[in-house]
Amino acid sequence: MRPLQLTLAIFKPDVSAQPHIVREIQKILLTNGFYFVKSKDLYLPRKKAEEFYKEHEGRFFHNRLVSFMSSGGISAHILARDNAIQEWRKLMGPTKVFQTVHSQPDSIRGQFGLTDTRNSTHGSDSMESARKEMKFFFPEFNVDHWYKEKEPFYRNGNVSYCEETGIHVEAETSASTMKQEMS
Ligand code: 3AN
Repeated sequence: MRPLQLTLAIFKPDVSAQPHIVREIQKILLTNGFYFVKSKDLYLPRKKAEEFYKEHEGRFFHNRLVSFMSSGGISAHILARDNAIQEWRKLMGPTKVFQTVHSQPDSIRGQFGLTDTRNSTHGSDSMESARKEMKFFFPEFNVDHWYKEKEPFYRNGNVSYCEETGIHVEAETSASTMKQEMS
């Protein structure tokens, strides 16, 4: 089995304001075999949103996009799966919601997207941007260390999802935590 791939997902302010949609999207990801490696809730100040979307500077939607991304809370997630980048983008569906609601109504953007800008979720589009975006949101996360020390646990299914924290933990870790708690 080849190594799992990591990608960066964002639940944008439109989704984050609706906890039942957050739960729905988490369920879709879990059903489709994704692991939640890291998750955080945060607020992205305008300056940081501009930095994140620097590549779109000058596009007609840029101002709208950075205003939207800093308009409310978001959550960022490092996801792991075989072919995670492509599979997460497939689940999200195409960028333009007004078309996607017709062409791919069952996708996340097809179901939950509000407009072409307020389109629910983000997913890295390449391994290079995944690395850059993971560093942007999780500077403390060391990708190389994760591959060396943790990836086999996930690939072999030796992790379990913790409802409380919304991330997967190594099965052994949760067993030893339970033992500690019980003693
Ligand atoms: P994706 O998020 O599907 O990779 P990008 O990287 O081309 O799409 O665009 C980044 C974000 O910019 C989109 N998620 C969306 O919020 C916004 N955006 C892109 N194209 C448009 C557009 N034509 N009109 C309004 N907003 C757009």
